[in-house]
Amino acid sequence: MDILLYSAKGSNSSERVQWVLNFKGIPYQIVEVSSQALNSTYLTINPFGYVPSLAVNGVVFSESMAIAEYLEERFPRRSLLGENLNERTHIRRVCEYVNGSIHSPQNRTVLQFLRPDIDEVSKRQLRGEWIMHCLEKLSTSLCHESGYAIGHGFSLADIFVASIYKKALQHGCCGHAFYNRHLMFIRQNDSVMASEPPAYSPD
Ligand SMILES: N[C@@H](CCC(=O)N[C@@H](CS)C(=O)NCC(=O)O)C(=O)O
Repeated sequence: MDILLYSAKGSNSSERVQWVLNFKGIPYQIVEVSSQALNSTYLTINPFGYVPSLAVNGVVFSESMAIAEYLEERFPRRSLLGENLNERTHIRRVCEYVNGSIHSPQNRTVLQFLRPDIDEVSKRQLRGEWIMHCLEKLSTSLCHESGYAIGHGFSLADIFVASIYKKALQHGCCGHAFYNRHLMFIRQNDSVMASEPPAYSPD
């Protein structure tokens, strides 16, 4: 099977998919999309100009949650969607909140459209503040049964939450006790630690 992950440096949504691929032990190759290509040649792969996209034997999928669900169904080994319907629904709830409510409004394209007036430094600050503001609200409904976000095992909810929290830290936000604890907890699991994509370092 030929799997290509279209990603870009520092892409939070791509990190989610890469983590899923690694955790499930699925072989793939990364295609690094430059910021120029995002707005030009890459539009034939993804008309929104967003990463990630995943090509499986030439069939292209986009949207990280849809891709994660696809990988879950196609490679059910090492499930990331909990143990029962209630857990699955809560995991999807957390992922939707992170993807739709936290990530989307602070997306680079969205901010450029809505706030063309502010400079890059202010944008970074705004993005970080927005993420932490939302994560604060989300924290009350996480880690009730264990150190994992939902239930007693590692899931997509942990991947989405940990990735967006790390993004806020990259934007210069101060650490948050609850999310530091969550990150430390999931990293105690060797398979989680081994599958976590490498930290982003700007060139
Ligand atoms: N909801 C989409 C979001 C994708 C997205 O926003 N990707 C960002 C990188 S994390 C991107 O490609 N941004 C390029 C831009 O805004 O120009 C998903 O989950 O895949």
